[in-house]
Amino acid sequence: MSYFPEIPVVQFEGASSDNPFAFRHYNANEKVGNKTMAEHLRFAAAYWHVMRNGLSDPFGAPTALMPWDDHTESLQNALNRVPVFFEFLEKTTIPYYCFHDRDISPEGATLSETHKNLDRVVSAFEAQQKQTGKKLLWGTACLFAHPRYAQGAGTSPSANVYAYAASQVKHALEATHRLGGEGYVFWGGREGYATLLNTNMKRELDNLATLLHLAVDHAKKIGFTGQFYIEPKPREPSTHQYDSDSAACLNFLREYDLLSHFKLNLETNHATLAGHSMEHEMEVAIAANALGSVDANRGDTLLGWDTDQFPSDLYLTTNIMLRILKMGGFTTGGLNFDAKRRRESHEPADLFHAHIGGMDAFAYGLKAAHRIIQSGKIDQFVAHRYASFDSGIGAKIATRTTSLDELDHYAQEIPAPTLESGRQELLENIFNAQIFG
Ligand code: XUL
Ligand code: CO
Repeated sequence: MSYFPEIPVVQFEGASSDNPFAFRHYNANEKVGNKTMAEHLRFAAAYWHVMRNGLSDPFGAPTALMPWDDHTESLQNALNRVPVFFEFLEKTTIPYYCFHDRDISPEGATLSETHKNLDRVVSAFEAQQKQTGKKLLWGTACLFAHPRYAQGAGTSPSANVYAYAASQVKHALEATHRLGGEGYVFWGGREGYATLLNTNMKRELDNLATLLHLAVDHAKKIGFTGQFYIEPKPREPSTHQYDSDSAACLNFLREYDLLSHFKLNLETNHATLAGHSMEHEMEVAIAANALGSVDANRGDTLLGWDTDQFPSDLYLTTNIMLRILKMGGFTTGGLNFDAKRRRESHEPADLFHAHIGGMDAFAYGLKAAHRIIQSGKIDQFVAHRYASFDSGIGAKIATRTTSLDELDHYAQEIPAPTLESGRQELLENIFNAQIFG
């Protein structure tokens, strides 16, 4: 039984191919440097977008055609979706996937029935993983969609709601562990506030940190050794989310003694909503040795919300891969397509066009980033730009072995410094030359 009978298993055909169901740049086993493209890129598909996103927007109903789905919240419907998803993974050749507990299984009449539903669907995933060799990159709990979490989950003003959230985290973590997940994500969709008038911020942050500590303790108890991540986002749905950007997350993790247990899962459109570039967010995380994984998508400069578009911009993919290569590559993380088709691209075939495009754009970005590093020109320029800190008075500054008195004396003895060009335009030309290939 095939759910996508018209779609072949997507193969690499090279840049001159005009087959819309072929890769032009992503060649899984081709080596770039010392690793294959598949090893560098570690692509994952997001269950919530591929299987559950009807493509509605704030002004209109869902449009996505899902002939395999009866649109009920039944356990049977949840089970029916599983083989569809794995056929999708096989045909796109995407090796990993990510899910929220509530994407894959419905709520029951009671909390324990809800957990039973999850267990049942996880068994179906387990069987499909065995059959196909596909793997779980990370799992997470949906602590933002149900009305009970309207005022937060780990930051709810109600201890009972908090306990519900904790129960969900426990079971989502156990499901992730059962499926051999390499990571577990916390995205604080409602972990923020709508108004400070009703909010005790310190109390909410303390409670949120406790939830993360409890998850770390539980992971130890059950033997889950995957990586924990926080995914920053500044707003939407909350007016303000506590995990607003890389710097805010790192500060929170340090303050609550969690930095040794967590890394960041950075999403491009969240970075831009925070008023940063993805490159900036990555550099902040890498400097703290805390870049873990990437939710690969992009926003739209004309729209101020989280459009979750597929990453087709080669400058963006090159910039992302440049940082991934420089940090020595992913370990537990990967490139998860947290991206959805436009509402107008509602046919199942569009799911394939979207992922093929994203995979090719990242393969191209990987090759361009590798060329940029190989040419060494930008790295040499940057090294030279800071070379005055490698010796003499600069080295004393770098090692913090000087004083204001010494610098004062030194500065008065030297000729006045002159301005050296930052050569931004030259560097942009060098970057472009490698993108052109
Ligand atoms: C929401 C978002 C989430 C997280 C997982 O903007 O990115 O889907 O990736 O909860
Ligand atoms: Co995301």
